[in-house]
Amino acid sequence: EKPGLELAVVSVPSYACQRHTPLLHHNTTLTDALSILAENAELSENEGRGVAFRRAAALLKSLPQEVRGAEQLRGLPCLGEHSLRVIKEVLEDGVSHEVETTTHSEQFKAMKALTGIFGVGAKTADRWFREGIHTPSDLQRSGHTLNRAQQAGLQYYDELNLPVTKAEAVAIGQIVERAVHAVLPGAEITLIGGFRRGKQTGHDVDFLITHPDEGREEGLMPKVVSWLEAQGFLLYQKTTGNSYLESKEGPARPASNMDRFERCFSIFRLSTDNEGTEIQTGLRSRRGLRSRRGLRSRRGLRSRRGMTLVVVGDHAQKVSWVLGHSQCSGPRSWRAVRVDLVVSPYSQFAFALLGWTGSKLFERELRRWAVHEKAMTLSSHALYDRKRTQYLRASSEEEIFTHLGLEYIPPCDRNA
Ligand code: TTP
Ligand code: MN
Ligand code: MN
Ligand code: MN
Repeated sequence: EKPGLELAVVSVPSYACQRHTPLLHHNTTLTDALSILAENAELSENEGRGVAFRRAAALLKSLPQEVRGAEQLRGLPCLGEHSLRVIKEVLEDGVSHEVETTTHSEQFKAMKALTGIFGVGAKTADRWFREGIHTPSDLQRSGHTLNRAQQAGLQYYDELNLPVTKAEAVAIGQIVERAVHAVLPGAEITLIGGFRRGKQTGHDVDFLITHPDEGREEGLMPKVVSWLEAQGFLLYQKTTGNSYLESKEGPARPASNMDRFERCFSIFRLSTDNEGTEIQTGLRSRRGLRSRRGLRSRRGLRSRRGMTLVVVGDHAQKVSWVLGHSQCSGPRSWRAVRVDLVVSPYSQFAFALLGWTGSKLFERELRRWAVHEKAMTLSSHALYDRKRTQYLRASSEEEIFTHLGLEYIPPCDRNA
C-alpha cells in the first residue's frame, strides 16, 4: 500500500559516476539535512566523514522518487550507519536533532561566515574562531594582517555571497570572449562548473579556454588579464602559470584534485546596467554622478538623488539592497562576481572539461572508480592505464567514459 516500495528491489550502482544525478530531485529534505552534516565535517577538516555524508546525499539525489519510509532504503549502497540514522530521524520526526544542533551552533555559524570570505579556508577560519573572531566584522576590527585575496574577500563580502545568476554568467562570458579573442583569435571559450551542469545560479562563473593549434594557448592568461585590467573589468586577480610539465606527479601516482593548468582566480566588476538590473541607491562621488547623468540622459530617465531608478526582479532587488548597504559603497552600477579562468592545451581539453564540470563529488567518484575498478589514474590532464602502462588519449568526454568502462553521463546528470 505504501507507494514506491519497489525502490528496495531496484539495484542502484554504488559509484556516483555510474548514476544519473539531476539537479532537481525528489529527496531535498533528506539531502539538505545530510549536506549540513557534510559541510560541518568539512569545516572541521574531517574529510572522510564529509565524503560519507556527501555520498549518502548523492545516492538519494539519484533516486527516481521520494523516500517515504526507511524500509525503502533496504539494499541501497552508500548509506552508512550515521547517515541512515539521520535519514530515519528526518523521515519520522521531520527534523534531525543533530542537524538542528549543528545549524544553531556558534562554531558552525562562525566557520560558515568566515570561510564565506574569499581567500579564507577552514584552517584559517578555525584559528580566528578560537581567537574569538566569529564574523567578517569581527575580523575587520581585529586588525589581522590579511593577504590580497582576503582583503578583496572582505571588501566584497556581501556581494560575493549573493548567488550569480545565469544572465550574469552569460554577461561575464561575453566579456571573457572579447578579451580572449582580442589577444588570441580562434581561441575557444567554454562555460564550465555548475552552469554547465544546468544550475541556474552559482557562487562563481568558470570558463575553460583552449586553441585548436596546440601551443598557441601558452602564456595566454597574462595577456587576457592585461586586456581585462586595461578595460577596468578586474577588481582582483591571481594568475598561476602552467606547471604540468615540471610537476613531479608521475603517471602512476594518484593525481591530486588540484590540477596544474594556467589559471586565474579573479573578481570581476560586472556592470549591472546592461541587463535591466540598473541600480542606484545614492549619489556621492562626482565621478559616479557624472556617469549616472550620462546613463539617465541615454535612457531618458529623470535624475533624482538617492533613488532607485530601475530594479527588475527579485535578484536585482537583493543586489540593490546589498550594494546600498555595504559600508564602502558609494553609488553603484556594478557588482563584484567571482570568476575562474582556466587554460588547457587542446590535447588535454576533454580531460580539463570533464574535470572542471563537476560536481566535486562526481569528480571524486570518477577518480575513485578509475583507480579501484580500472587500475587507471584520471586527472584533469590525462588518463593513465597502469596495467598497459600507457596514456589513453581522448578528444571528447564520451571517449573518456568509454575508456573507463562507464556509461556516458551528460553534464546535467552530474549533479551528485
Ligand atoms: P566550483 O566553481 O568550486 O564549483 P561549481 O561550479 O560546481 O559550483 P558553484 O556553482 O557553487 O560555483 O568548481 C568547479 C569545478 O572545478 C569542480 O568540479 C572542481 C573543479 N576544480 C578543479 O578541478 N581544480 C581546482 O583547482 C578548482 C578550484 C576547481
Ligand atoms: Mn544536497
Ligand atoms: Mn563554479
Ligand atoms: Mn570555480
